[in-house]
Amino acid sequence: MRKADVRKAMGLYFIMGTPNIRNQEPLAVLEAALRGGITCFQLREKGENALQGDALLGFAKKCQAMCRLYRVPFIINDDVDLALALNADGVHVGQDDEQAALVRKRIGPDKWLGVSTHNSDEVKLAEEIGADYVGIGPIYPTATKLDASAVVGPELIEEIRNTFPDMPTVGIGGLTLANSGLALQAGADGVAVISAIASAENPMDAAKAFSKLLT
Ligand code: TZP
Ligand code: ICP
Ligand code: MG
Repeated sequence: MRKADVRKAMGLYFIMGTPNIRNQEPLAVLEAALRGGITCFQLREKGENALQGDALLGFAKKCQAMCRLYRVPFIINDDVDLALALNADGVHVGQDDEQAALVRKRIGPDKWLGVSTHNSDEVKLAEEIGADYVGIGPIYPTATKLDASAVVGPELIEEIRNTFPDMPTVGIGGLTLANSGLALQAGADGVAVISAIASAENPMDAAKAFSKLLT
């Protein structure tokens, strides 16, 4: 069942783009994360030195192939054209990206649609346009997204869990091994992380440690 599949995929949701990686091979980091037990992957190629055009297409294809090997859903951030070109499993959009309703029309009913949310009103809207899950955050301060909006804390997860019990949710923003338990206790189906895995000395061990929190 789709909702159950989405919920399960939210468990340990790794997000990465090549600008998030230093001193390592981005694909090697993704493979380590997959070996460590991530349950979903989002390619978010943003910021300084982000790949574009054919370089992006080539990298995205390699990420997709790697995710297939591990049977982990492959989601594209923002770039609907890229998601359609690759036949990705889904698209994740923010509030300021192409309107989510329009994205749903473009990708059709079968692909997963994720929406970033910062309050209950945005979740209600996401539900109405047929989002499969919502990202809730930033839960804690983060240096990874420079234009991140105000910190919402785990309290917002609890509020949304109570108001929209059927909506799959994932907390995001400043989540670490030390504080992710609070997001899960608040009722999130899982945690979405960039730096806690992408910048870890050992991404596989980091992913393994997060996986343990979820069991
Ligand atoms: N959206 C809200 S916070 C964030 C995004 C993409 C960045 C999360 O990165 P990190 O390193 O896990 O805090
Ligand atoms: N949530 C998720 C899951 N991904 C994002 N890129 C985001 C919020 C901003
Ligand atoms: Mg966006």
